[in-house]
Amino acid sequence: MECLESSRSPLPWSGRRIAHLDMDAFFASVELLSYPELRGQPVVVGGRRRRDPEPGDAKRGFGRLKDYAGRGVATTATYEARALGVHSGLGLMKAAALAPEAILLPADFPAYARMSRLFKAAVAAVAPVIEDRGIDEIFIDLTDVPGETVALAQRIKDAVGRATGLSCSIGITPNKLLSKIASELQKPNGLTVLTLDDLATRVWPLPCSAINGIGPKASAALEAMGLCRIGQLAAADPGALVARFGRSYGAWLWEAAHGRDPRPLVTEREVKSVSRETTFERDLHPRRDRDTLTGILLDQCQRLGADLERKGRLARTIGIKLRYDTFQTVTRDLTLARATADPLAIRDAARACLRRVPLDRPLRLLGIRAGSLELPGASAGEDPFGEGAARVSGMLLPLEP
Ligand code: DCP
Ligand code: MG
Repeated sequence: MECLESSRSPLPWSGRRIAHLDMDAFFASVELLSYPELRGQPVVVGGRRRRDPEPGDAKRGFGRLKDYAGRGVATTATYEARALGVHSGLGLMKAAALAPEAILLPADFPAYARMSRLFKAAVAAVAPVIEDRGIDEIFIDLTDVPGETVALAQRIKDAVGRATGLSCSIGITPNKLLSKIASELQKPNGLTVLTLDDLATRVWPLPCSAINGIGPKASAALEAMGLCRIGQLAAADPGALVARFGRSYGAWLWEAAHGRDPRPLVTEREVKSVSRETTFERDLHPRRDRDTLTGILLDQCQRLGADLERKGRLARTIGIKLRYDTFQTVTRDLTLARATADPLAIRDAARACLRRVPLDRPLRLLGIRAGSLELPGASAGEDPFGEGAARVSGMLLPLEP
């Protein structure tokens, strides 16, 4: 573990001290709490949903990847399995070719949601200003929390460990963008503190795709301009970036490469919506790849339902977002008569939205969003059969990668 902290002027912090905390191999690590005998082995989580145990299960032992047949993907893998080339999103048949003897465990989302609540509560007891970024990551504003940075980060890691038995990695920098990069730098069980003084040595050598918001397509386009590393992006002509990527994204790329990010944390009280979206590895056609898209949509609905459950909220609106191969983005919303967190109700609403968009071009992204969040009971007394009265709206968004 390496810790870099400038004890020189307070200026490099730009007045803020923002942490990004990300749990290590989260789903797999939660499984290892139940099956400690698998520690040190390659373990992959994915495939079918967990089912209730059946007689004879214990005798059969754990399933191996080589015995898997189907179209499931790995949701995550232990670091031992990653060393063999298995990673999140990889098809399990492909994973089996790389790591035939790896243990395959089905996902248990309710267990991961419980652990998620536990680690977030443990952090909140040390530092209360938290932005929830999903099941296994949060931003924490440490600016007003007393204590030296490394000692404080260690306290947070210890609190998470005590509450869950799990390890996490933390990055601390002056802003969210850099902290998200820093938390990745020394995974697993990492603690990386960077100031703006460290930008040139620690961040500029990284590939552009290390910046959250530069996806595979944008990074390929940057590479085509000869910009492979963040440092090259920082040294690029901002005008050329704007000419290639548009005013907003082009300007953002250059600012990001300079480690500038003024975004504040969005804390729980201010959360107005939750969303899940997937950019596909290859563009998918609404008709030809219908089954794949249906599977992705159902998975997103289940995750969104779990997100809502974790936050203790119900959604009053469900929206979809599609991005076509042209980069044109379309959204549609549906206002429900009754707020819900039920994945099937979310799916039905998403399908109703999908019926109102042109589905004649390949898609590069599908997303769903739950908005107008409310606490359960907030709309009690309303007509439970009123969903037919749901209202649809929609608009076209500008082109932006
Ligand atoms: N996940 C998923 N599908 C993906 C990526 C992730 O279901 N394509 C799930 C499983 C992960 C969890 O989300 O355990 C958190 O994602 P991370 O990207 O943080 O990955 P891990 O926590 O597994 O590993 P790392 O140690 O790299 O953070
Ligand atoms: Mg993680």
